[in-house]
Amino acid sequence: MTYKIVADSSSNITRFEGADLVTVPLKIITSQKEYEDTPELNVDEMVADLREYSGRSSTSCPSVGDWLAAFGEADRVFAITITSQLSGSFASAFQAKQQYEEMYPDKKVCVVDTLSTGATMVFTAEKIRDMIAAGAEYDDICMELQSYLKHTELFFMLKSMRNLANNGRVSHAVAKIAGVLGIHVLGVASEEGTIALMNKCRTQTSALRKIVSGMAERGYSGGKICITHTQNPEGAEELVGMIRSQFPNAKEITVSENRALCSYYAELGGIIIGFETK
Ligand code: X90
Repeated sequence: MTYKIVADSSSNITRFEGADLVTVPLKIITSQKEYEDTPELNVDEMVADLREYSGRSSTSCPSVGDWLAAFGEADRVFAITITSQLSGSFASAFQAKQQYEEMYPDKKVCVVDTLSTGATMVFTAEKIRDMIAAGAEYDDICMELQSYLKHTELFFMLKSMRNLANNGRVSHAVAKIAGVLGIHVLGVASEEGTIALMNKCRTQTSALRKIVSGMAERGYSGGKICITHTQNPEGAEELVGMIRSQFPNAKEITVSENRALCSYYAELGGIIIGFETK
């Protein structure tokens, strides 16, 4: 029996150990260029281009064909997507599942709508990997993921929500707050899979402190933490420091860069943090 994990590129995964995992790219589109969010894309260059560019830009999700191609010929596939409330990625993956299972009646695809993005998708992939390694049944893994996801949270700190607003992912009224110079907006992936605002702060340090107190409120007690950022390693390190002093039992903290899709929406300086809760 062959297993394959396929995640869309909003997962920010570039390397993955212990299971066969591939990512399918979303795209960032301007009137001048199309950026395919592959591991090879130079994200810093894209961010620099976008700073120079004042025209319209948008994004698009992987097509049904992209998902199908990534499934390959695996017997048991897990397809992990960004929230269905903000992207068509889940709908494409689900159609791909239907076609794949029609084509290969003895193969199966489990499509997981994470109602989130980034770190939550990493945790989902790791959970699948660990359950496969422990010898769990495929159907049990699919079911278990639904309860596992209830024990994860995703927070983010953004300095601008321009691209989110221009593409209809948050209201212009909400984006206006973040548009004020020097304001850091704190948000959370809501239970419904949409963007909800938690707070606004004058400085990055106060925003990061709010993240840490928010983690305590939501029941963080030593689980995994995954931080991704767009050209803000200092902010990410400051956050790690605060977490380590507030939660000395925090075990696994990873820090890495946002790939293109998350960089486009989180914008320069944006930080996304996912964590497991009790
Ligand atoms: O299909 C597409 O074109 C992609 C649209 C994606 C829109 C939202 C991406 C947000 C990425 C921002 C902070 C985290 C948001 C939490 C989601 C519930 C990063």
